[in-house]
Amino acid sequence: MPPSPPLPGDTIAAIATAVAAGAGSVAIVRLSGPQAEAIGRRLFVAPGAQAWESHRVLYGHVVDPADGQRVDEALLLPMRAPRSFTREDVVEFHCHGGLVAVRRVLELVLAAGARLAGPGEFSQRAFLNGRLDLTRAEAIAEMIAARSQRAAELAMAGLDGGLQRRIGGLRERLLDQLAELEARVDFEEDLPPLDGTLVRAELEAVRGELERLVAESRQGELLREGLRVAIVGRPNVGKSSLLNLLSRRERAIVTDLPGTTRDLLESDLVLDGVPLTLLDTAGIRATDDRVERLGIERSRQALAGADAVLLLFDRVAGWSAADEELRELVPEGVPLLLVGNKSDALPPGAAATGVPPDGPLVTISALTGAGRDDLVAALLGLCGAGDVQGLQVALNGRQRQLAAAAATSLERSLETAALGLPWDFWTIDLRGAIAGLGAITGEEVSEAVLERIFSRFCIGK
Ligand SMILES: Nc1nc2c(ncn2[C@@H]2O[C@H](COP(=O)(O)OP(=O)(O)OP(=O)(O)O)[C@@H](O)[C@H]2O)c(=O)[nH]1
Ligand SMILES: [Mg+2]
Repeated sequence: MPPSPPLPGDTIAAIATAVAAGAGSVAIVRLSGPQAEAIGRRLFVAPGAQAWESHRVLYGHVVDPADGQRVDEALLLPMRAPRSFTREDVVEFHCHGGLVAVRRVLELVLAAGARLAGPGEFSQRAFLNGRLDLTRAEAIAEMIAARSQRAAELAMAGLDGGLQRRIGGLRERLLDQLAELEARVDFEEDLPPLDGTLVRAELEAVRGELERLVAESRQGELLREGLRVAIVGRPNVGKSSLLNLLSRRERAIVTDLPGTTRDLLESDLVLDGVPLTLLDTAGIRATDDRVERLGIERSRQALAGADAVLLLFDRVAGWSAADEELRELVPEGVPLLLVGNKSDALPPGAAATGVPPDGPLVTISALTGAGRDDLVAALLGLCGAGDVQGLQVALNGRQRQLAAAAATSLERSLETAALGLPWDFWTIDLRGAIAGLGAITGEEVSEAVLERIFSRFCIGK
C-alpha cells in the first residue's frame, strides 16, 4: 500500500538552487503547501496592477514585513494546485544569486510560517500526491548527480517513465497470471481449464527480462558512480604524461627526472561517456628520500582503493622484474591493464620483445597520443563499461536488489510448478515477485523505505 499523502496545513520551504558563494546569478526559494501563496503575498510587493494568477510571473521586491525594508529585487512565480511539481500550491521567489539576500528571504519565509523542508521533501510530496512514481522520483536525484552526458540521458529516460513502463509492464504480466491462478483456486469448476505450460512460459519470460535488467544495471552503476582508476608504475615511465593526455590538459608536472610526482593527483574526466577519476601516483621504487617515500605509500593506498589499475611500464626498456613486483601489489580481482608506454621511441623491429608474459596489454605513446583510443576501449571493456551507449534504462542499487529478488521468487514459483503442486502453491512466490516490482515503482513501499530514499536527495529538491 502506498503511504498516505502529507498532512494538510504544512507548508515547506527551501533554497532550491545551488548554495555556494558566487555560483549563479539567480537563486530560488521555493515554497509548497497551503500557506505558500499567503506567505508570498505577505512578503512580496508587486508594483502597479499585476495580477496574482497561477503560472504568471510577478515583478517586485521582497520586503521585510517588520520594518518595510526591501530585502531583494525579485520575480515571484505562483503555481496553484494541482498544476505544480508537488500538486500543492507552490510559490517561487527568484532572487539574486549569492548567499546573503537569498538566505534572508528564506528566513523571512520561515518566520512567516513555513517550515524548512527536509532533503527531497518536495519530490516526496510529488510522489505521495501521485505526480510521480518512485522510479521517476529517483531519476530526479540521478539527473542532479549525473557526471556525464550519458548518465544524464539515462536519468532523463527514467524521468520520462522508461523504467516505470518496463517494470510496471512486467508487474502487469505477473498480475494477469496471478489472477488466472487465483480464479482457479476459488472457482476451478466454473472456469475453462488453465494450461499450466502457458503460465510457466510467461513466468519464465518475465524472469528472463528481469535478469537482463539486473545484468545491465552494472553499466548504469558505472555511469552513475564513475570509476576510480589508478595509474601506477616505476618512476619516469610516463604516468603523469598519460594523465595529461587523457585529461587533455597539463594537469600534472612532467620532467625527465625520476621521482617527479610526490603526491596523489586526481583528475575527473569522461571517457566514452563514462565518468572517471584518474589518479596519478608517485613512481614506486626503493628510495631514501622521505617525501618520496610518503608519496609511494600513498600510491599503495591508491592501488587498494581503485576500481581499476593501469600499470604503466617503459616499452623501450621492456618489462622487468621490478614491473612484475609492482603487478603483485595490485589486489586480487581488480581489473588490471598493462600499458607499454613510449612506443614512439621504440626502435623498428623491437615490437615482439620486452613485453609481459601474460595479461591484457596495450601499447601507447603518452607523448604523441598513439594508442589512446585502444587504451580507453581496453580499460572500459575490462571494467564492464564497454557498451554504455546501447543502454536504454538502468536500475539503481535499490532497484537492482528488488529486481534480482523478484527473479529469484519467480524461479521458486517455477520450481513449484515443475513439481506439479496445486495452483495455490504457485501463487505464493508469484505474489512475492509482484510485491518486489511494486516496491520499485512505489505501488507497494513502506514509509521507512521512502524516508530512506528521499533523505539521500538534496534539500530543495
Ligand atoms: N618518448 C617518450 N617520452 C615520454 C613518453 N611519455 C613520457 N615521456 C617522458 O618521460 C619522462 C617522464 O615522464 P613523466 O610523465 O613525468 O613520468 P612519471 O611516470 O610520471 O614519473 P614520476 O612522476 O617520476 O614517477 C618525461 O621526460 C616525459 O617527457 C612517451 O610516450 N614517449
Ligand atoms: Mg609523475
